[in-house]
This record gives sequence, C-alpha cells and structure tokens, in this order.
Amino acid sequence: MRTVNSILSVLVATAVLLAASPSLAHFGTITPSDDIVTQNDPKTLNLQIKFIHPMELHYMEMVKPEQFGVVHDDKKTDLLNSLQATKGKSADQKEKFTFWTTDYKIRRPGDYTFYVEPTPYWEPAEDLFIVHYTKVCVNALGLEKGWDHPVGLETEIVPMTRPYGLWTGNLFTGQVLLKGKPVPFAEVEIEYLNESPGNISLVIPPADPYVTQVVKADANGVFSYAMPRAGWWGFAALNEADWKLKHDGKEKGVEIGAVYWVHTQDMK
Ligand SMILES: [Cu+2]
Repeated sequence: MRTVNSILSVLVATAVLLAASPSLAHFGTITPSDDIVTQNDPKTLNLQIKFIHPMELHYMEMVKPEQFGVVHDDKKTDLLNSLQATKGKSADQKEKFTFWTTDYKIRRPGDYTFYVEPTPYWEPAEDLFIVHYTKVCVNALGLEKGWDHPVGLETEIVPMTRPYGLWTGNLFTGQVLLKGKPVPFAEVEIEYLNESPGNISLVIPPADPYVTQVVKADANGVFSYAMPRAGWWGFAALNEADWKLKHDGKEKGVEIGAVYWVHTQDMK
C-alpha cells in the first residue's frame, strides 16, 4: 500500500475537488489479498470488508456484518466470528472509519466465493437504508469449479465471465438475480477501486459522470462492461427491497445492492 500512501496529497486534492457534488455511489467491498492461489503462493488470504465510494476513496463507518462466509464445493461455511474490526483513515484524513478484516486458509483446490451481508446502513442523504450483498471469488490450486454457482442471497450478481485471470480491457458479463430470479433491465453501477494494490497513480475523474459508470442489463438481467485499468472493479446492481426498516420510529425503504468484485491485470 506504499503507492497509495505516497499519493495521498493528490488524493486530498481529489477529495476537495469532488466534495462540491459528492457521488452517492456506495459500494460494499470484499477484497482478498490474492484472487488466484497457486501451489507456490502463500495459502493464507487476508480479506478486507469495507463500505466505501471506491473511486473517490470515501469511507463509511461499518458495523459488524450480519453474515460473512465462503462457499466452496457448494458447501457454505460461516466465517462471521473470524472478523476483526479495524480502524482506517478516510481520504481527507479527518475521520477514522471502521472496516473488517480476516485471514482465511485455503486447504483444497477449487473456487472459493466469499460473501457478506452487511447490517443495514442508514443513509440520511437518500432517506433510506442500504444493504449491499457483496461477493468475490478466489480460485485455488488449479481447479476451476464453482464460480458460476449462486450463493442464494436475497440479491446477487452471478458471473457469466469466469471472474479471475482477467486481463485489463476484458469484458465482464454477469446476471443480476433478486430472490433467485433475473432482474430485467437492472441498472448496474461500476467503479474502479482507486486504492487497488499496485495502482500506479490515482485516477482523477475529469467530471462526475466518470466516477461511476452505468450500464443496463438486458431482458434476462445480463450486463457487460469492459474494464479499462488494472486493479479491482466493483459491479453494483441496485433494487428496492419489498420490505421496510424503521428509522426513528418511521418505516423507511431499503436499497438492496448485489455487488461483485473482480480483479484485472495488465498484459505485459
Ligand atoms: Cu457514502
């Protein structure tokens, strides 16, 4: 993360620049220390779970999630109690925020899909709660099996592109599910994680529409986006829940997001 620290001054300028009209694109994140574990790699992954604006590097305070686990070989393992609260600093260095981290040891070959269901986050600016069901897939020890299976969350993106071993410029295609059914014409927001390890310099968007890319799914809930830079890319399909939650005694809407993260690497 040395690169990220050394460009913090640019970051502060960016934060100030964008402060006038802050984007409302929140993303849950799960980023593993590696998305492909080979025989020669360390077998213990570190995973970080945050609630952020990935391009602008603005962080929201995150309380302990309601669910966190992994699916391997179609079996779910609850990992909630392994999560540790960690404090970090936001882009403008003024406030500390809480995020969550854990170590996970890979023992067998195959795909590991990590998933998180956060505790509902109250967003006063939008007068609603936000719950982002977030996933990421790690491939292990040469067996490519399991990445295209749904986890069975309230809403989720199921990848149609194998979600690892992706080059910069590749097209990522996924399907948006709500209660297990495709969401026709779902709107999908896409952001680059500006703090991606190895990001050579911060991306400074020339205007607000560059911060969050937007694509719409087709009649089967299928969407695609070509990723123009190496690092982590987040895809968030947002829907309104058919249930409400109470804030200060009043019933409020809940935005439920299906979020998926993939990593790209430059061809050298
Ligand atoms: Cu926010």
